[in-house]
Amino acid sequence: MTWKESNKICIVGVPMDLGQGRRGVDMGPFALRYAGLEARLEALGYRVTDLGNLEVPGPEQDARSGEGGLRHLETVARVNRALAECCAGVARQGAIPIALGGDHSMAAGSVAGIRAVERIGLLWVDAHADFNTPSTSPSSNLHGMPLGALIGQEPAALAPYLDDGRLAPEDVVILGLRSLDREERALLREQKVRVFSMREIDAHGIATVMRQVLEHFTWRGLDRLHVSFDSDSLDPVIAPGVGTPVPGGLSYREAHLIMEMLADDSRVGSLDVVEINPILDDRNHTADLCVELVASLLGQSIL
Ligand SMILES: [Mn+2]
Repeated sequence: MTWKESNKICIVGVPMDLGQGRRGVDMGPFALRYAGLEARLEALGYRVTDLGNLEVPGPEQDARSGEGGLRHLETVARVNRALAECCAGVARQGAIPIALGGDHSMAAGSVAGIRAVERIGLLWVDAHADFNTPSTSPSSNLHGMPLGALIGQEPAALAPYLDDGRLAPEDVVILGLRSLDREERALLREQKVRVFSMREIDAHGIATVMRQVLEHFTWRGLDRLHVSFDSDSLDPVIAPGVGTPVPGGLSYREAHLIMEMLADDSRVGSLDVVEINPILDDRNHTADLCVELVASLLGQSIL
């Protein structure tokens, strides 16, 4: 289903911050709801069901998970399996799943769930590539690994459901990239993931870049797209409340045009919005902005 074919949306929250070192992004789902996500989507004509939040322990209750290996890996893998099942169920019912994070490690669950239902192209909008493995990551934080896991890198447990076929690297596009770890860069260069960094956006403009993104998915024969939107893709000046801010991000209008061009293209059928950190935010501005962007993606237009 794409947003043009279905008027049903199911929201699920994943209040998880186990994939990174700093507290706060576990409150992202609440911030997005407080910013009026449901009412905004209903005003666009959707029937919205909020499925509530998945159960996620805090780091204090989860100290033993991943012992001897990656912190919290077992728990994040368990949450991701539950999220995959939830998103797959929503997609099978012909509704559009929107997963609210939480740190980005959860996207290995949502994407794997949708992928089990249908072949999708994945647009990863992010300042980072999230392409590390346990051996390349300087921090060992799981939120730096979900995209790699989705195309078959370790830790494989992060991405459940993939016996049905993992994502081909060629079916993935990263947009807005501006921060890579050294060995992560080498890994990414070996793979056939298409990358449009901030440099391409600066040089050619976001409209040209977005046309190339959409042409790439067309060339791959993809008629369903999943958008995994990391709020740190936005410039910290307009989005201060994010997990890992990096200067030089998407402007307000660039971000809206991305969403508007995706809406016009009408292949998007599922979405994550992740890494909002209300503790670092300024009066919930970042969540407000993300709600506006979701509305743009799902059909709100100026005229
Ligand atoms: Mn990310």
